[in-house]
Amino acid sequence: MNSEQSEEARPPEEGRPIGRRVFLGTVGLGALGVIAAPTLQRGMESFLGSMSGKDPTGLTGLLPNGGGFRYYSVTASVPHKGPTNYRLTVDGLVDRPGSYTLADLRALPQTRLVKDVQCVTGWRVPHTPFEGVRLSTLLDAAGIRDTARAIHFTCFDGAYTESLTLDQARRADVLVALRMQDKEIGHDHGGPVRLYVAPMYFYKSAKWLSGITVTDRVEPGYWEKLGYDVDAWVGRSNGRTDEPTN
Ligand SMILES: Nc1nc2c(c(=O)[nH]1)N[C@H]1C(S)=C(S)[C@@H](COP(=O)(O)O)O[C@H]1N2
Ligand SMILES: [Mo]
Repeated sequence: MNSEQSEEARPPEEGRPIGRRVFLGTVGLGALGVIAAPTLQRGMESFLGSMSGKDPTGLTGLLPNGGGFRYYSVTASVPHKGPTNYRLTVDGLVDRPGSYTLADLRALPQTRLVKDVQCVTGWRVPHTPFEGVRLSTLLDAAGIRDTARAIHFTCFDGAYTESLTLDQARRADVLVALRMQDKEIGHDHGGPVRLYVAPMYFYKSAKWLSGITVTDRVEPGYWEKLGYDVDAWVGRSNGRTDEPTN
């Protein structure tokens, strides 16, 4: 991990895609843990900061008016979806698989939560409202089978995945979010629908959510296969000691 981290953290050559390399760098930080992390994380943040002015893909830029959020995507582009073509499918170990439009999701009871957002690379955004449908509502509607233990999430960027245990997924502070900062979620923040896992590092909050598959075991998500913790409680995972997000 050490040599990979220093290898990946070098600024890229002109014209080469940087996204994957930047993120491998951050995975290295996660795995290095508590001893080396503080210095290296500051290094990575300033590296990301120095990249943002000349990054043609926008992968590392601070979002304009993002209030401290950084734009993250593991793909160079993501299709735009809205009321006419967005669908969220629910399938796997359920009695009633189905598919929701945006209008379907908006018609369900909405929950609004206001907590801090914490990224595993160190940045934090206080008091951020998220609003949407409790994941547990969709799971109950689908009818979870006895053999179910976990959820696998997929995204319409075609690459990102996430996971939760069934117990985690049933928490009242886990939302299929339609709104963030009291606005509809914009494309850059994963709109029209993203997952929001309030008590965990922000990588659990999959953007551009398109699929919820109920499974019999946890399949680690995109970053989790590269070294981040699957159980990503803020302050109690990834070798970090951040304050909880409430
Ligand atoms: N589909 C998708 N979801 C994702 C990511 C991603 O790259 N792709 N990055 C994760 C990480 S590491 C963070 S910190 C947040 C960033 O959300 P933001 O771009 O709204 O700031 O999204 C999470 N969800
Ligand atoms: Mo993150």
